[in-house]
Amino acid sequence: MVKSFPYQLYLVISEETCVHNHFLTVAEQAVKGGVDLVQLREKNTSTQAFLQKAFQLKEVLDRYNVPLIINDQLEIAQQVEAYGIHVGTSDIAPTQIRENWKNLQCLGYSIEDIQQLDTLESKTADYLGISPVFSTPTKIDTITEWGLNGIQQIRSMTDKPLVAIGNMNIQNTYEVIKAGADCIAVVSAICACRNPATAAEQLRNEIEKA
Ligand code: TZP
Ligand code: MG
Repeated sequence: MVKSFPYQLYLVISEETCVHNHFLTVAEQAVKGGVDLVQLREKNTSTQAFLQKAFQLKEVLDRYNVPLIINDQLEIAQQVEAYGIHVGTSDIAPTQIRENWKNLQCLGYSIEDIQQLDTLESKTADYLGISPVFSTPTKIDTITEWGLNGIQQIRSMTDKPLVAIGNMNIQNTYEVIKAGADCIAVVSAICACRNPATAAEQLRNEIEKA
């Protein structure tokens, strides 16, 4: 269990979403710009390739003391000795993850509707992903969007750290933090930029303003 969640700018990265630079370069530049947590989320790759990317990314992040979270894949997360794992409601259940990974430090769980908040699975998580805050072309299998009202509602019902994900950018970061999110998670706002360090710095500035 994490005792605290000091992270505010969370990069969710995959090789294919990094259109202008190699994903390891994006990760390193983003960290230099202020990203303080990174998740590797590979959807269209073999287990072997995912594992290899995870080792490579961990090596970069370790140099900056930035923790690595692995999306969905428990064995990969354990093999690379990641800081944690992030799952959604249709993945391996948080309770099952805890049973199988005794010294797991950080477990993230995305919720997509309000009924999922008051469940054992949500309570088992170290942080909750509010998914998606705004609809996004990066993930199209979502059911609705939380919006600012959704964040406020969840904030009033739980003390868990809340990570806002879904079309987050420099225009909406300030209001999302003000609505009650603790951390902003982005794919495109950093991965699709030519200059990931500047993109991260600008997001960080918005967070600090709020
Ligand atoms: N989960 C909910 S929305 C999303 C994930 C992984 C994708 C966010 O991508 P972007 O490009 O930051 O909108
Ligand atoms: Mg998943």
